[in-house]
Amino acid sequence: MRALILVDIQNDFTPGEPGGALAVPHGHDVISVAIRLMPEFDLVVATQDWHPADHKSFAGHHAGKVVGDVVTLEGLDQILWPDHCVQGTPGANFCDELNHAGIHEVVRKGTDSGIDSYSGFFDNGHRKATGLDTVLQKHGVDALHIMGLATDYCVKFTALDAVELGFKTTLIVEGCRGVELQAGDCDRAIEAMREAGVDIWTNTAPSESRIAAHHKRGES
Ligand code: VGL
Ligand code: ZN
Repeated sequence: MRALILVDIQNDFTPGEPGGALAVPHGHDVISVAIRLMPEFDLVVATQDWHPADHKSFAGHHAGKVVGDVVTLEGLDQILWPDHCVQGTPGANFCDELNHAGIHEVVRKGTDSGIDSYSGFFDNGHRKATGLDTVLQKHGVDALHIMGLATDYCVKFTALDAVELGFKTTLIVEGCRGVELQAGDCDRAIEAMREAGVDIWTNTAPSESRIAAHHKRGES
């Protein structure tokens, strides 16, 4: 059983109103890819960055610090971000154009103010699970196709944890866009995923027939 994981396709990660607080360049481009692929999967799970207003990944909560600075949180390096995806705000909502009815399960992450959670599975310290693994187990899922925002943060860490948990994991490159704080971050993230065992799917237009053929051949 295979699932499509839509990572953080939320207003704050896409440019323009509402949201846009941590806009990923060309973030909107992933929406049409998601809409095209969702009907091809038995299960569609969306992760949602869902921070309390006092989340310690927000630069504004650290005196003298600015966005992009790095601090230590719970013993881990933490990049400071603008306020984003605050629980209950329009910026935290999934993008309007996304087919909300096609999402079967939603898993929220980053809910603990003291620690960030890039991965859809665990916080950055791997201390607490978000419940995504439980949802996938419940549905008997063994293979994941992952796409969304942002390539170099939440998509990357979700895919790395997926492999570690034993899922056959495929990255749909066309369905991802990244922050690129440093030029090359997305390429390096994709390389790290490949090295970890993620199948990097660079086909420009994955179609229904291609996904079906891919699975018939027993590939992940
Ligand atoms: C993300 C930075 C902070 C992401 C979330 O979804 O990639 N990046 N929070
Ligand atoms: Zn966040």
